[in-house]
Amino acid sequence: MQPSDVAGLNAHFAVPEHISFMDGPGGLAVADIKNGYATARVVLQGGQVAGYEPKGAEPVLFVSGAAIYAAGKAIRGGIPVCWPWFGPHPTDATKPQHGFARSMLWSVDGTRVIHGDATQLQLVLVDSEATRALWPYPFGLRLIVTVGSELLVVLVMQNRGPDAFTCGSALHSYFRVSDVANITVDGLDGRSYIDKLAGGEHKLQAGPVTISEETDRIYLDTAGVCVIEDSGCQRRIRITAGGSRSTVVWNPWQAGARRMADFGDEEYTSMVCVETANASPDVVTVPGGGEHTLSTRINVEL
Ligand code: TA6
Repeated sequence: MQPSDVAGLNAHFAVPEHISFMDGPGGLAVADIKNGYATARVVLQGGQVAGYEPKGAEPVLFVSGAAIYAAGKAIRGGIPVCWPWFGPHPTDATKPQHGFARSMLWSVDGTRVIHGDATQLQLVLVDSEATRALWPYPFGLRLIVTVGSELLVVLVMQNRGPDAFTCGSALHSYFRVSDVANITVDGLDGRSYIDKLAGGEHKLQAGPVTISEETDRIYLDTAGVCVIEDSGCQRRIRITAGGSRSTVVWNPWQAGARRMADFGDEEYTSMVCVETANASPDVVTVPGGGEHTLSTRINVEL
């Protein structure tokens, strides 16, 4: 039985020196993780990692100071879970952008200490009348968040029905950087990408990705490791993808920032999204009774 209140969650799932639950901004239940390696926060709504700070390091994930914390709304930042489609719904513009998983309430399915001192939280989301109204398939999602010297986020998507389904997905990670104009994203050299700001034109990446304008690209057939080189913070953020064939790089720049009510006009300078995904032609077909696992492993190298 999933306790719906924070007191019940703590009674069932709190682990001293590792994880407890509290009411966060907007009354949203938050898992508060603190261990010998790092601190982190996971909002149960959306199964959204909303913070990760290795001991002695600056916050790794960006969360907007203008983020709106309200039922049914994904927080602007952290790692929103985009599923079962990425971007606009392929055929019905009335359906929510990036699917429904990021705005629904997930249930806590377990907490434990692993690898000596890392903290693991497992959340689940299963189909309901509300999801079936948007997407007619029985499913089970499991999000496994492991907080230690690295952050590992694993999304297991199960097809609980007899018929195959095809889904798009992304762990839509927002990373905090010193100045987006002074970073590079390595690991995408030679890859083709869909430039969403050029009518979906396919282009080829030459060398590291640099950002000096609004950028919204879906890199295809990506190899799995990207590195954000941030000389301003004197650190590298290594992003290792699993079960993913696409990498999305996004920065709204000035005009895009102004279009978002939950994003500060100047905040585009201190963030970049490098998203572990299966999007556009890389969507995944999961057979009836089958499953697919998407994961992103985040390491900070000083
Ligand atoms: O991942 C990049 C993107 O698809 C952009 O096109 C932009 O829309 C961004 O996601 C944020 O989407 P959201 O629905 O969270 O505002």
